Amino acid sequence: MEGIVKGWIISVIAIAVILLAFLSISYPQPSAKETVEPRTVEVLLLAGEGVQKIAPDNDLYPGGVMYSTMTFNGTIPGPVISVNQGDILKITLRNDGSTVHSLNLHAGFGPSQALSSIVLPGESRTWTMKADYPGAFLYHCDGDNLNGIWEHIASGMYGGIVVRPPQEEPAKEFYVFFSEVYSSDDSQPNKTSKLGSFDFEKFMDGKPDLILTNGMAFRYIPWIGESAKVMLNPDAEEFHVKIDELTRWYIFNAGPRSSVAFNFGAGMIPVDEVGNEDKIELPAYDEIRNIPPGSGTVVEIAFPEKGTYFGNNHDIGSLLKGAGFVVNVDDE
Ligand SMILES: [Cu+2]
Repeated sequence: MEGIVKGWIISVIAIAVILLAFLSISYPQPSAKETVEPRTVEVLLLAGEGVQKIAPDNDLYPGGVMYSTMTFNGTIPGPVISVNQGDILKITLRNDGSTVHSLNLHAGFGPSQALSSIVLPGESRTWTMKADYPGAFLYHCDGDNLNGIWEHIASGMYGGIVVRPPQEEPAKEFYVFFSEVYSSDDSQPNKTSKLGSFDFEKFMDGKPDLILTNGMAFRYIPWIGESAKVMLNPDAEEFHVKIDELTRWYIFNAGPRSSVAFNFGAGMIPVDEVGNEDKIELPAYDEIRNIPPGSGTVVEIAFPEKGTYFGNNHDIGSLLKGAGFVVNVDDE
C-alpha cells in the first residue's frame, strides 16, 4: 500500500513538473516593459495662429505658397505625444491666440478625458486622460464647440498621440501626417501665390488646393518624370532605412474631408486586424491601407530589397497636390 502511495505521489510530481515546463514554454515570462509602473506624463499645448510656407518654390507653384495657419506649439502637425498603455496624461491647453480653441483627443474615452471644452484667448485649462487603448490616434482642435472645426483642422490644428502596447518590438519609427488645405488664394498650378487663408466654399465642395505631408506640400518629393522632369522640391528630405530592418510607420490622416488610400510604391502592406473586412487569414499582405479622415494607423514593414519605395496616397490627384514621401532602402 505504502509503495502504491509513493508511486502515486511521484507520478503527480512528475506530471506537475512536465505541466510547469509546458506552461513556461507556452506562456513567455513578462518582459521588463510589462512591469513598468504607469507614469504621469505632462504635456503643454499652446494654441495660436500664424503664417507659414506650405509649398516650396517649384515648377508647379513658382514662389511657393504662404498660408494663414492655426497650430499647436507653432508647428504643423503639432507635437506627437507618445505614452505607454496605462499612463496618465496630464494635459494643459493654453490659448495664446486671438480666437477660441480647444482639444479633442481621439485616444480618450469619455468627454471628461477626451475633450478640453473651449479655451478662450489668454486662458488655459488642465485635465487628465488615462491612456487605456493602444494605437495611433489623431488629436485636433474642435474650434468653438464644433463651430469652425473645419477651418481649425484644415489650417493645421492637429497632431498625433501614440499609446504604446507592452512588449513592442524595437523598430525604426517614422511619423507621417497628411492633411488638406483649402486656400482662398488662387494657388493653382502655374500661378504665383501670395497669402492664402481658409476658403469655406472650396471646403464644402471638397476641392483642396494642396495636400500637406508633415506640414508642407512636396516636402519629401524632389521631382517626378525621368525623360520630362518636373521639379517639385530641390530641398526635399528623404527617409533612409536598411534592407530587412523592421520599420514602424505611424501614418495619420487629419483630413478634414477625404480618406487616404495609403500605398508603398514597390512595397506591400500587412493587413491589419481592424481593416480586415474581407476576413483574410492573417498574416497577409495587401496593396492599400485605407486611412479615413481623423485617424491614424500603424504599419510595420521590413523592406526586402534595396532601392526606392514611395509612400503615397493612391488617390493620384494628391500627388500633384503634394502628398508622398520617398524611402531609400540601402544595403547594410
Ligand atoms: Cu482651434
